[in-house]
Amino acid sequence: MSLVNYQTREITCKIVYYGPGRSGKTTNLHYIYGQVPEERKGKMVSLATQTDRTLFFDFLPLDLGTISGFTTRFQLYTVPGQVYYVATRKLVLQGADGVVFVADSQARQLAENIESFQDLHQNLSEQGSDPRTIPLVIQYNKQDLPRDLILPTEELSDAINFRGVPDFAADALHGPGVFETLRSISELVLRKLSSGSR
Ligand SMILES: Nc1nc2c(ncn2[C@@H]2O[C@H](COP(=O)(O)OP(=O)(O)OP(=O)(O)O)[C@@H](O)[C@H]2O)c(=O)[nH]1
Ligand SMILES: [Mg+2]
Repeated sequence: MSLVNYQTREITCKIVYYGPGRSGKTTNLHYIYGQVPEERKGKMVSLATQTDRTLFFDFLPLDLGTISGFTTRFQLYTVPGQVYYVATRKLVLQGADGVVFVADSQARQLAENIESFQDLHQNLSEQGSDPRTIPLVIQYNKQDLPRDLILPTEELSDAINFRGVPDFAADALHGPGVFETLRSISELVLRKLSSGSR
């Protein structure tokens, strides 16, 4: 759904952070928001319950600067991960140019990760996006937790990343992996955009 306006020379792309409840999608956006200088970001909008679960979505507009003469903007969204918000997830996913799948590295969350990844594929297919070709990056979050609680990234990768997309270990609470993930999905989206417009 990326918008390319040749008159004003602007590109706007939509990136959706997807994943099971409490995997750290909102935390990724908070960390990004905290690091990006004022002039490069808009207001972050979060619609959450009193216990900080995402109710509808989070939204963060970012200005990536000028790329090949075009002002490039990325709009970051998160979906609500809780299983029963399926309708909202579909709505937020509409028109995504790229998806970041945020997995929870805790061993006890493995089934939730797999279920959410399947839910992503189903919803993409329903919308007419090809889940095998849409730009996708996977993040194994919460790698800061004690070793006995989490799975190593190789194991998570075997269980989830069957497409072999770029994947990153992360600790969204403190930052490691957050910008690597964002940079990777941005590159994939822009590469797809430029190959499509040629
Ligand atoms: N230790 C640790 N905790 C994290 C990390 N990322 C998120 N959390 C915590 O996990 C909880 C859930 O994080 P959120 O970012 O709200 O999760 P979410 O994926 O947006 O959840 P929903 O909105 O319900 O889908 C919060 O208490 C966060 O502080 C991480 O990398 N490490
Ligand atoms: Mg959230």
